[in-house]
Amino acid sequence: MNKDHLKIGITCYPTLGGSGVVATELGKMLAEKGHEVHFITHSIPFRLGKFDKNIFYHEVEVSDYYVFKYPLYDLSLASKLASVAQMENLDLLHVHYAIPHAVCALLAKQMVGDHLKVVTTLHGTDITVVAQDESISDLIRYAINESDAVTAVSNDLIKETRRTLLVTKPIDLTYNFVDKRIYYPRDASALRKEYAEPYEKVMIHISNFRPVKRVSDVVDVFAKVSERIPSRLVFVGEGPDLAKVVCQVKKLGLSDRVRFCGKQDDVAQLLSMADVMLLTSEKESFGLVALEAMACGVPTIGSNAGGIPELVTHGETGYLAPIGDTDQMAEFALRLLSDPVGYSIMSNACVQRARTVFCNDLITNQYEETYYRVLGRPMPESLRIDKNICLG
Ligand code: GMT
Repeated sequence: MNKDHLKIGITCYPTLGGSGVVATELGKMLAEKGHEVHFITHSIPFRLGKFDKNIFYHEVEVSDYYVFKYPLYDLSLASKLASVAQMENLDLLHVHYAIPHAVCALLAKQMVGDHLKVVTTLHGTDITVVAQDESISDLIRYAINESDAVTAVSNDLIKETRRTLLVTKPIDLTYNFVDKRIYYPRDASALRKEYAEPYEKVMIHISNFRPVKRVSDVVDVFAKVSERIPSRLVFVGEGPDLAKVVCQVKKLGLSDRVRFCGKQDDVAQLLSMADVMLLTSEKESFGLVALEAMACGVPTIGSNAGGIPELVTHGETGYLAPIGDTDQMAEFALRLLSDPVGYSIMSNACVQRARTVFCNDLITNQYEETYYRVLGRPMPESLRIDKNICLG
């Protein structure tokens, strides 16, 4: 590592959700560029993958001493952040998700000293769900105001944060990204054969099956489409509403056309065999799966909730309808799936948009700019990317 590079601690929820995926992918990108990246989490981030000499992992162990009714995760994390920061001489902590990570990082900073900077990235449910709880909203506001820099993954989330928490602190927009070396249109015809007949269309939904995802709307849309066009639905993921959805599929007599794949690692491969991504959430600050689909050339049809319209350009890279309007969503799907020329134009536009606006090199550079800014150091020219990298 040369003196231009930074020592960065990253904390996230390592085992599930888009925020963990983004934090891990960002860590990998930063390590590739020569920064030293220390993941400080309760388990190894699930997308960490192969060994890299610049990536380190520090496990947060939680005491289960019998006096404590609840495990002391937050305090264990704060203490681990402080000790790693000191031991490794970290420049900054970049924490993903405000609660409890930003609060823990601020505590660590108090222990270590003001030279340790804290960058907090808001991902959505930390504001749109957790911050609705008044008993905790003051703490989230404090964490945001005291962080050295705060970023959010969409304009909608910035607006929502200002509206619900009345914070005045500047919040930088830094969109999520996809790694174009992993997410790109690939020939998945062999896999597709296992899921559908050649004349059938394939729709896919990937989520954690929580109520905000309105997964039953996905089934409704599929039911309406499959009445008119032979098609299949593939579900990836697990979560609280899964059992309800399995029942709904059975009741509608769709079991032979719907596959439940559970949690899967090779999402890019599954996406590449699909024609359409369905994302019908009622809350979605960004919708990382829609971006992953877009990068594979798969348009999204879904709701115009939260930050989804910033990602999916209606009529260009997908179609969006009001939350719960499954008739309209099904109409859009039928229109798209019965127009091969229009489909191909849209699919190409998807790849182009994912590679330019949500380019991994570009977004990593934006985070680096934030880091150097809070440290009061100019960003070394050698780290700036050539904008042509993100031209497709
Ligand atoms: O709600 C989830 O799906 C999980 C949550 C998370 O913590 O990963 O997702 C949020 O962050 C993602 C990454 O930035 C966004 O793509 C999701 O839109 C956001 N979820 C919600 O806003 C509901």
